[in-house]
Amino acid sequence: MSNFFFTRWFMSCNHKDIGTFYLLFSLWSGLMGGSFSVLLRFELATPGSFYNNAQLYNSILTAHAFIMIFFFMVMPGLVGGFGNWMLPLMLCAPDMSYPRLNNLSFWLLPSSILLMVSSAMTDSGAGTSWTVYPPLSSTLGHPGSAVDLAIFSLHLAGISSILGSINFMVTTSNLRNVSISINQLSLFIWTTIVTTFLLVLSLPVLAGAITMVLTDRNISTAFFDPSAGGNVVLYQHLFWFFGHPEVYILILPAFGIISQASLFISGKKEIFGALGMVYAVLGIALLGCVVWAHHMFTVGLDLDTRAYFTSATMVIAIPTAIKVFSWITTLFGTRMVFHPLLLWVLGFIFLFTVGGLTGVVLSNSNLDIILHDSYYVVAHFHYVLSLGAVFGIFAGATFWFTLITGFVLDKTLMSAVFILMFTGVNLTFLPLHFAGLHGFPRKYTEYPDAFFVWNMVASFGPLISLFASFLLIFTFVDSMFMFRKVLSENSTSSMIEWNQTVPMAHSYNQSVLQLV
Ligand code: HAS
Ligand code: CU
Repeated sequence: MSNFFFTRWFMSCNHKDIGTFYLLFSLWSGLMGGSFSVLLRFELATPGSFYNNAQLYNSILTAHAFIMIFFFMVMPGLVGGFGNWMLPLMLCAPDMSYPRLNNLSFWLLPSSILLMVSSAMTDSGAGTSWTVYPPLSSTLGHPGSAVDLAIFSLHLAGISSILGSINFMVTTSNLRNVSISINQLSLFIWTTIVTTFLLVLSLPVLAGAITMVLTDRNISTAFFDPSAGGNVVLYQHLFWFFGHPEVYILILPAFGIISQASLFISGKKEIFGALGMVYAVLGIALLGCVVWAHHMFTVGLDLDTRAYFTSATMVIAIPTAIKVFSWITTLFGTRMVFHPLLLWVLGFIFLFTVGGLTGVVLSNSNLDIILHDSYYVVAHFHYVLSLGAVFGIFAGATFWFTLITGFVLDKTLMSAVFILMFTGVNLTFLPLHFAGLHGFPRKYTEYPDAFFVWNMVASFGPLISLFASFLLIFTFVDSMFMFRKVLSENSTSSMIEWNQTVPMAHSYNQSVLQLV
């Protein structure tokens, strides 16, 4: 019996099983990473030191960032979870091309997170932040083996993502139903596929850079050691050549979900400017690969280089604007009915736009020299990430919950989760813009009293978000016990029948619906 359970689940090569595993893993990591963020706010709630241990604070910060953005929450949720579930369905494919590889991609992740947690518990932990810059990450800053473990963890997670990406690419090209041509692919497929290209392009560069840190640490190479002829700035170039595409890797699948969801909400046959949306995604991905040094304006780049990276970065606002305006235009003029999915979609569009606009401010190299390493940057990336990408995950969960689990969410509870989450995250991150503009720096444990007010307000936010997370889990559990009908008896009371979710999710092209 127990053996059956093991083979049924742990050895499953079915894309839906694996997708479910990814989603559960993402939920678990989200709660873990979220708990770390509450610990961070404990430290910053008061001007003095709370833990009296800056290295401990830095290790928690690093673990929080790695878990949330890198490999354990957003990527498994959006690409691994929804990607695995929806990609074969939307392509009318029987499964992924390499089902066993799919199983391996998932199971590399728990091993990877184990290494990450071990790293946090070894010596005084890895306090390098997610950028792992030398010399902080070299033996000079971290003599113990915590950083080595963190690097191995990233290697494993990177292999997992590359294998998963290859699987998605091959599935889309080879297992796509013959009747679905490239221009009939749904926008979710487009964003997922472009994401996998970005992953395969950028992850090896990260792997190379952290392997060079590893050899610098262990076998006396000196790639990043200036005293022996190395170059620390080289690391930053390598890291951000990965790091900037990575931020689009995190947001593009969320864009795909928002496109599918706004199409569904609007009840239209096609999203406004669907082809333009595809070109926008391609444009964002292409431009995303040539703007990396906007993270390095303060390292002493010459003026021409700064001018180039400033202008190239600003151009990204154009394809992104095309996406934002297309979503709004798709929703424009449709009958708006109160529904949690609509809330998550509108919430996403609003929060992502706020985050995007502060990004445009930061892309000005002269302004960035002042704002770099201040909380303004922290506020920017939390608006696009923990409010943007994460709201995309929530939208996906609301949208596809019934398809994935067969249960139906309570609309009131899910709307309450939205309202609490929206309040919590805005309370946390809005004040941090002002703190940053006043010069409050990142990665410090103590600060002058002048910054107390903004930080105190910001420290209440996570408590609300944490409560919202618990309410979310309650909402999931509630759906399992309440046996709501998928089809409501009074069809006018529900916005659109939930069972339409499945065919509507497949493509923006109505002709494909007959195939499903
Ligand atoms: Fe970013 C730092 C610039 C999008 C994530 N970003 C980060 C970090 C993360 C991150 C994690 O140029 C910190 C990394 C670290 O640990 O140090 N970012 C941008 C720009 C965009 C952008 C221009 N970022 C993202 C997305 C992310 C993300 C998406 C993850 C999901 N970001 C920066 C810069 C830094 C940076 C600097 C370095 C700062 C530093 O000093 O370290 C764009 O892609 C955003 C485009 C979106 C919009 C909104 C929709 C557009 C509309 C059209 C109208 C707007 C116009 C602009 C025409 C622009 C609605 C007008 C401008 C006005 C101000 C009104
Ligand atoms: Cu960037």
